[in-house]
Amino acid sequence: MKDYFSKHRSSDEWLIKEHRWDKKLQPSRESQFALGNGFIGSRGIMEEVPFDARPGTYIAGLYDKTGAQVTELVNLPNPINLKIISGGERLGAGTMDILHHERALDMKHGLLTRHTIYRNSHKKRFDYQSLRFVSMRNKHIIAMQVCITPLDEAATFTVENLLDLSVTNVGFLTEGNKKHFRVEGVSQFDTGEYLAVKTLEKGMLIAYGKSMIIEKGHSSRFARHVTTQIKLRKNQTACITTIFSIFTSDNKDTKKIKPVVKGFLRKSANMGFERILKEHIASWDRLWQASDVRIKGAPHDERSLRFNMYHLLICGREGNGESSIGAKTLSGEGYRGHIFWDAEIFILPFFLYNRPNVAKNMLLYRYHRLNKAMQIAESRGYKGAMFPWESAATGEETTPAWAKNFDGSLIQIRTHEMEHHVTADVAYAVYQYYVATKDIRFMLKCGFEMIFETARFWASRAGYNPKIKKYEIKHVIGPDEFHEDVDNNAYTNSMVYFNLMAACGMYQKMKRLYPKEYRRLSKKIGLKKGEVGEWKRIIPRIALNLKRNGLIEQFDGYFRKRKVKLRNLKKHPIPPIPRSIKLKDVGKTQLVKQADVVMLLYLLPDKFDIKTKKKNFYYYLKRTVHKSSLSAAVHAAIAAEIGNIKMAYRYFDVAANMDLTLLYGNTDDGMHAASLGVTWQAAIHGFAGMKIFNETLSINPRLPEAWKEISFCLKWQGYNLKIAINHTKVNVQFYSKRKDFLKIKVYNILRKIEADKAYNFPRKRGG
Ligand code: IFM
Repeated sequence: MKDYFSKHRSSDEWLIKEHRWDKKLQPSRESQFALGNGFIGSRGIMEEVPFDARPGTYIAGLYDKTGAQVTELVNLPNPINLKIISGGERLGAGTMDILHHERALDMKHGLLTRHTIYRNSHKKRFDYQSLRFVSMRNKHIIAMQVCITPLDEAATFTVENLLDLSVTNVGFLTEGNKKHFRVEGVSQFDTGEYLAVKTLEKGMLIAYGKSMIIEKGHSSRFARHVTTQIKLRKNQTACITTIFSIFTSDNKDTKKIKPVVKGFLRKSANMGFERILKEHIASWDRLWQASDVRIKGAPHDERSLRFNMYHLLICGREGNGESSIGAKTLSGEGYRGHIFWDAEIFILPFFLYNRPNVAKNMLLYRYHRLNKAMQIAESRGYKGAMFPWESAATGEETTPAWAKNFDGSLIQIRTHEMEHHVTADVAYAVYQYYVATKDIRFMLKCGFEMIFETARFWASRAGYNPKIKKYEIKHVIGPDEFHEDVDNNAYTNSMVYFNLMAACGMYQKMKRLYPKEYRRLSKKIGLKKGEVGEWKRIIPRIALNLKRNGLIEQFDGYFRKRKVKLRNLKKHPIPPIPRSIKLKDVGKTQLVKQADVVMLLYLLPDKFDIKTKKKNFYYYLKRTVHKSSLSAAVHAAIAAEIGNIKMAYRYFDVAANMDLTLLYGNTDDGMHAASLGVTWQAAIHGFAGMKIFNETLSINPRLPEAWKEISFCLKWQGYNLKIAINHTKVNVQFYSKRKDFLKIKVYNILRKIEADKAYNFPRKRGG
């Protein structure tokens, strides 16, 4: 049988394959095989939507609250809904026998291809092949081609692709499924169909267009009706091409959008599937050119890493901050599509060094909601801006009051009351963005203001304790959410220290270099010299919990909590919580949910020496159960930095394959976005040793034994760097139209490199 789509399929190292139909794996495959372009996210369902499938079509930033505890990412009508019937029997998994089945996610070009051979109850076989994609070139397009061939005798097929309105959001508690839209209009036009729906709460309009073309031999025709018939001889093939377009509008005048959709669809249909596909592929080629990481000697690791990067690339969006990236990307409804600190700390760095405009968009998302953050601060009696723990469209706090715990029991959520570090995390990301891009326009328009308003919040949030002569931050939850309502969480306090330091530094810089803009901003936000003086006073007095023996106490009183010995650490780096400890009592112990102190060693690399890093890493390692997907890759990065490459590699392996091995059992609800991002960080910041020390790019690699070479591109302060690292040397080159040079550190030595010249820096013996 001819393979219709092989010409488009990339080589094996770019494919994630499914070799058989396994009903149990259906929901996790839908997440793994998701397609997207930063605007649209589409779960990798099978086109016939088998029973129990969980179709998901999401638009970044489109939320609705109706019937839910809190606002959630809307699951929109499902365009991929193909019904093919022959002789009264429907082609599909679960309705016919499957003699052969293979699906492949082509990560290189964002394509999902499939080949299935069905057999009906009369033992007649049908060959089914499909290819679909969400255009990376044009954010409004989803396209699909399906080729069917009767293998044993002539057959007549009834083909139908209804835009499926029956989809709902899944319920996370007891509320059951919810629908977040109502139908606004349905109509037919010469080249296809039109459907408009409106979200229930805010009345956002989402308009779909669909056109279907049937090709048989040399003839081709538009399917003018929802249902169409195709007659085929034995071994004759028909290809059904469907192009969907999706537009959104908050314009209440629904009449305006219809001609847009209609015109767009006609244009796309005229362009044809092949050209749309070609442009989509070219866009993907450009994306990978800028962001691919090659690992010689470890093809398995290279592929796993690409899988993580693929999923980041399909949710990256350049824009004006309309949306950011949720904890489950656009591949599922986990965490209701909400934005957490995951976005700034875990996901943003990948984009910062590969697609800085996406990183900027993520920061603009926060900037455009700064007013809301200020209202949150005010409502709690603080100054400045306090970002919500969970955020959605408006920037209001959207954390649900109740959620399910790991064991399925209902628990009250307190993160929104106390997990305040997100505010410092946003400031940290703004600072990183500035250092890596030197985008002063962004800083003048948004960045300085964000850093000042967050610093302002912390100055009002911290309280002076005259007894110990320290500023304390009480009643918080750190990244380790097992311990609620603690005082002086080391991570939070250190990030506050960073936030205030950055604010003082930026204040000086802005005043000196941009006095006009400074005057305007200080007038706008009422910033006075005295206030900055207060920040300066707080900085050296923040309680940081660094003890004389070099250990950092995670929070006041942590060392006095019950010690628990974790067994099996050698067997598996993610140890289970000992059975003797009930989940409700875990806060009474020293067990740590996820990297907390270790996280801070990672984010503030120049604040701690290697001895302190080692001491704390090994101390907390014996206490951390990694019940969060955010933990493993951070451990990989720090283990690499302190020279324990074997351990680093084990954690990297866990993190890179987390959603392929279904480690946390909830990949069904979407990919773990933070882990995707920090896996990239473990490779680049950890093994390749790329870090920023004192605003200087530094490369100090420590590769796993199996990796012969790692090579990648980086965007740094407007330059494109190409870096290749093996066990004996670092090769660096950067490109510039001007005659230029850069200062970077390689193997801890400051080097001056000129544009367009390749440099080889050898590793010193024993270094
Ligand atoms: O942001 C995280 C948090 O740190 C741990 N629980 C899940 C959240 C979303 O990923």
